[in-house]
Amino acid sequence: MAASIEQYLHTERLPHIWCPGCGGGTITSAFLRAALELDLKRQDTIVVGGIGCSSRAVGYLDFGTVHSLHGRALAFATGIKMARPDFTVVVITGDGDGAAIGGNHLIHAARRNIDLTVILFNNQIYGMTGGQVSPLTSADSIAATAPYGHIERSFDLCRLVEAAGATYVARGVAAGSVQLQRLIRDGITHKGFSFIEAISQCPTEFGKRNAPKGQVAMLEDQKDRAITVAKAAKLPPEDLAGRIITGVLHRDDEAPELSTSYAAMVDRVREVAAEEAGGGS
Ligand SMILES: Cc1ncc(C[n+]2csc(CCOP(=O)(O)OP(=O)(O)O)c2C)c(N)n1
Repeated sequence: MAASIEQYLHTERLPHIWCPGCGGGTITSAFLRAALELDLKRQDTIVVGGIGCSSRAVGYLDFGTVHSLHGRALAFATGIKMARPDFTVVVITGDGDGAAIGGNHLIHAARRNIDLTVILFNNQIYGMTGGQVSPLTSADSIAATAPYGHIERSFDLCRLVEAAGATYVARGVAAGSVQLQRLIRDGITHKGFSFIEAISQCPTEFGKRNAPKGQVAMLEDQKDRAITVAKAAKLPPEDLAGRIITGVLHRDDEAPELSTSYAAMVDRVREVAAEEAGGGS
């Protein structure tokens, strides 16, 4: 039988909880197709989720999985990676989970350049809890907590994690799942902190209050607004307003990675201890 992503799924747990038209399934399948390409093994791949619709993906995955606490997926993942640097550790999080309650963990994991791959499903809203604003809700959007329009600006999370120290930063859209698969695959093989912002659609909680409404229109909007880094580089900044720049935005393969530096430090400590034990008082 040909290899299929079903090998990584708890199919007995389906159907999933996601609403019709949610981008969560598309992004999860892009990750699973990347896992298949890389031939990731269930026994040494750990996927950690936080809390929210997106983080719920881990419940359907047949890897080592942890459905952790709201905003704390990176803390769990950091512990796992430090204990088992040989494992592939992937974090699935949402824009509320990863950038609001978990925002401090995100910048520090990026700063440490620990070898984790974060896939952040950005649907611009707290989907699971009824449509409250997140730090990625765009200004003027209507939300359950912003009935007159959101008055705050949103983060550009990719720029934030790059500034914090992430060494692989990429963005894709649910409407471009082949590109997303490639970005996730390369993020997993990159040795260091990899961050992939996956723009998703939530027709239920975001789309019911904002245009464009419905999953088809929302996906078409993603396609219309998406532009690759290479094409964007040829345009003046004023032509990029409202566009979603996709592809690899930043990459550094030279920066030291935390679990490797830690192993080197342990070796140094052992050497010093051996010298002291051998040298007498
Ligand atoms: C400590 C804590 N605070 C609040 C909640 C309630 N809560 C559950 S999911 C969620 C928001 C998730 O938003 P996001 O990460 O954008 O995920 P989505 O559901 O949109 O995928 C909140 C506030 C919680 N579970 N735990």
